[in-house]
Amino acid sequence: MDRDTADNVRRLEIDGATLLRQIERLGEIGRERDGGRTRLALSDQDKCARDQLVQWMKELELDVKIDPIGNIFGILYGEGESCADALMIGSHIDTVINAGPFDGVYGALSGLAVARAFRNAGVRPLRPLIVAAFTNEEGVRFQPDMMGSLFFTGGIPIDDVLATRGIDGAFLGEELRRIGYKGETEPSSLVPADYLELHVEQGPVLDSKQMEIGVVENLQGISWKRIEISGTANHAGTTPVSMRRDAGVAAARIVVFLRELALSSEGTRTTVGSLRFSPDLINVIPSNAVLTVDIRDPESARLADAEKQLLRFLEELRTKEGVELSVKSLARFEPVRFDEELASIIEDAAKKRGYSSMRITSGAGHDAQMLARVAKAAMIFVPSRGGISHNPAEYTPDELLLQGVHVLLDVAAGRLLKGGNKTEV
Ligand code: HGY
Ligand code: MN
Ligand code: MN
Repeated sequence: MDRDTADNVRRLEIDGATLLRQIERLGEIGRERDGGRTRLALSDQDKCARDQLVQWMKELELDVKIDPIGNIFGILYGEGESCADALMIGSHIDTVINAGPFDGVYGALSGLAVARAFRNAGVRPLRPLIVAAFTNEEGVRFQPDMMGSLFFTGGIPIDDVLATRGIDGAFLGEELRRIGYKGETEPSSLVPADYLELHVEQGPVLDSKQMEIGVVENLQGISWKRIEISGTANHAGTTPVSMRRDAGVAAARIVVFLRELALSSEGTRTTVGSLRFSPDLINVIPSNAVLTVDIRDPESARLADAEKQLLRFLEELRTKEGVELSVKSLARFEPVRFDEELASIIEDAAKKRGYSSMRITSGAGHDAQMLARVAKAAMIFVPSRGGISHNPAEYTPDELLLQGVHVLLDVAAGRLLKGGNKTEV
C-alpha cells in the first residue's frame, strides 16, 4: 500500500455525534404518542424523512438522484463519473407502524457518515461511493417488502410497481407522484460492484451471546400470503354448530396450524400478523375473514414444504368448515447467501478493531438480499437489546452503534481506496 493511501485512510474518521444526532432527528419524524414512530412508505411522514435525507446529502455535496420508484441515491464520485465500479452503502427510512428508531435509518445514515468522513478528510475515493435509501423496504402498506431494491435490481417491472394498491386502497404510483419522488434516473446507471448494509440485528442472537458485531452470511427465504375465507353470516344464538359456515373458526384453525407447523419444524418461522373478521359483531357468525401469513426459513426446501403443508391444510379446512378460501401470494423470496470475500473482510475489520464478532443468519428481510442479485453484497449487524424490533422499545447503545459504523468505514475505505479493507490498505 503506498504512503498516500495510508495517510488518506488514517485521516478518515466517523463523526459519531452527527450520526447519532441525525438518527435521533429522523426518529422524531412520524412520532407516536407512546414513543414509537410511523413512516409508512410514501406517506407524508415518509416524504418528510426523505426531504430531510436529501437535504443532508446536499449539505455533503453528494449528487442526488431519484429513480422511477423513488429510491434515493447520493453519489460521492471517485476519479471517474461512471458508477459501474461503485461501492453502494444503503438501507431504508420507511418504517412499520409504531417502530423503533434504528431499523433501516441506522444503515442509511451510516452510509452518509462514511461519505462525511471522506468529505471532512478531503479524501477523494478511487471509485464512487453511493449512499442509498430504498423505497418501501417494510412492505406493510404496499406488498411485497424490499420493493424499491427489488425494482432497482430488475425483479419487478415499473408498471406493476406503480399499479400496486396498498392496504389503504391507495395506488403506489399516485402516492409517489403526490409526494414528489417519482424520479427519472435509470437504475442500471447506478448498479454498483459492491453493496454493504449496516443494520441492527432485530433478533436476540448477538445480545444473548454478548457479541458486538454480526457478520451476516445468509438471509432466510420469505413467503407472504393473504388468505380470504368466505362463510355465512348467521345468528350466534340460534345456529347449531352443524349448520355453521364459520369464517372466524376457519381463520383461527389456520393460526393454530401455523404455530404447530413452526413448533414441529427445524427452523421454519410462521406469523399471522393481521386478521380481520366481518361483520365483526359479537352476535353474528363471521361471514368473512382475511388474514396474512408470513413464513420464513433459511432452507429453501423446508420453506417450500411449509407452503405445501399450508395449502394441504386449507383444502381440508374447505371441506371441514364448508367455507370458501382464496389465497394470494404477496411476496416470495428464496434464501440468499452473501458474498464470502466481503464477509471475511468484515470479520477481519471487526477483529482488528478488537470487537467480538460471529457469523449469523439474518432472520429479517433486507435490501441487501436484492442487491445480492446484481453485486457483491454483505451485511454487518450490531446487537438489538433483548432482540426487540418493530417495536418502540428497539434499542442499541450508542457505543455499539458506533462500533458498527467504524467497521463499515474500515471495509468501505478498503474498497474505495484499494481492493482490500481499511486496515490492509
Ligand atoms: O419483513 C421484513 O423482514 C422486513 O422488516 N421488511
Ligand atoms: Mn430494516
Ligand atoms: Mn423492518
